[in-house]
Amino acid sequence: MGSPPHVAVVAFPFSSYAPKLLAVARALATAAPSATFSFLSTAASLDRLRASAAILGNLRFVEVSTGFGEDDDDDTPPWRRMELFVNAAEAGGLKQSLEAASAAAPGAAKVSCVVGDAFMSMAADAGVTWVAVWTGGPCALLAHLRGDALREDIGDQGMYDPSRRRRRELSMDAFLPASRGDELLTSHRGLGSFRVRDLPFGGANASGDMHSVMDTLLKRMAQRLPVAATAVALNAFPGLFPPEISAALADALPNSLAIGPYHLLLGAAAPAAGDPHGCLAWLDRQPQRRSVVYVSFGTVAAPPPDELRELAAGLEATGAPFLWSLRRESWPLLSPGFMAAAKGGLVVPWAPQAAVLRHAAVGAFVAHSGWGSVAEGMAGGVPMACRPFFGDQRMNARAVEELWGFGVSFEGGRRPVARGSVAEVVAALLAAGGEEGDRARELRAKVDEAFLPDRGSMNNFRKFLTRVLVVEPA
Ligand code: U2F
Repeated sequence: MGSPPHVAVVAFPFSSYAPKLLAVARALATAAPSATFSFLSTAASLDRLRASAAILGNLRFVEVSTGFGEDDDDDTPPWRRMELFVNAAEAGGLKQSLEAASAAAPGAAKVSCVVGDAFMSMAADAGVTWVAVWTGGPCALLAHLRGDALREDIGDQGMYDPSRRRRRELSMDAFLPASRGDELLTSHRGLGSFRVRDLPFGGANASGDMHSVMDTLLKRMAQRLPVAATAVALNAFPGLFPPEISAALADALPNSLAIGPYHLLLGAAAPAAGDPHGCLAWLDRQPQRRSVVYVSFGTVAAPPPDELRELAAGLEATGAPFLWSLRRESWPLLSPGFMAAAKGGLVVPWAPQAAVLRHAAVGAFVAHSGWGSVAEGMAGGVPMACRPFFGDQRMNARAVEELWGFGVSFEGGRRPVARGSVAEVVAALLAAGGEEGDRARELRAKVDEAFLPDRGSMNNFRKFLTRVLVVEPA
């Protein structure tokens, strides 16, 4: 018998990517107690993870370099940190980290497999089995895999217009399509429900900002995944997508396995991440089921100040209690009266979101439609109002509205984020017998079924585990 596998789990240490990968890593480590798992991320990322998750005996944290040079420090902008980190990993840094992880493992066991965030696609050249984990929307992944054909059809300039960029780098306006925005992508298999304007491409621009860093990463990933990854995990459950989308995904990526939602891999009853602001206790005190509006725009997106104020006014107008996870830097933009929760709301800098969305008191979710949030909304059976900003978020929002009908999307001219439309949308989502709520609860039932023994996600997880634990003969 050979020695037990040593699996290196390689994180992309930005925004919420590492916690999502850690959920997968913990499930793998629980299912394979005799294997060793080394979770590789930067010191700052590991510190954040330590604060929120209990670590298992066979899962160790291994620190890797940020790739910073002498001139880089806390003021280095996010896009540059990302670029430095990835460039260092591409230039041999990942291989070195894997060697260091092998040397430090019990019995100096050589890494037998890399389970890596799909953004860390340089793992394709690391000389060991590569299994990838995609945390974004699966339809956006399909679009990235078909990127060349889509770009040839539509043209980068049709999707990105730097002259319209304003306010913040990540403003939705950066992506305003030119003339073909509303056209459906019917000639691209599996993408026919989406419009040109929904595509997740940032396009390149001259200033070397976040969009072009992400663009490079995504293009590299799209080239490497189909040829080099022995499995690709998707944060979805089998049967979530209509057959034509599932077939197109299977065609583009035969090794993909829907094993999600990832946050349920350790069981819906697994203890929630910390709740320092008492959100769950506050929800427990709400007298009515499905009465609370939960609001969160994830870890990166920041709505412009006028939208925040409109949203706040719209929430107040509904009269419904609300729980709003809002980063502290945005608090001064809201009025003191609102912040004092005069109208029965609670604003916190962080909430244990997945658990909040499974709480019986929550009846509507206003979000940026990051895929983690969409998956958690589905798992909680909570109808959504989506305000997409960048990347995959427009495709995700479109899927919520058009494919599954468990929510609606705010969109510039058609349905702007204005107090009236916010109040109207939220009231419809909270209404007993509302269509979106019914669809959301149907989805939750499907999610729960996928996690029964011998069903969808559980079966695929077992296959995924088998690929992860393969040890090639030396
Ligand atoms: C990027 O997404 P974000 O990190 O902005 O958003 P999500 O994919 O929705 O993930 C946010 C996670 O952070 C958690 C929440 C999600 O798991 O439960 N969270 C929380 O626990 N408490 C809070 O108060 C706030 C958030 C990107 F912007 C998206 O477009 C991509 O789809 C995504 C892919 O990973 O990454």
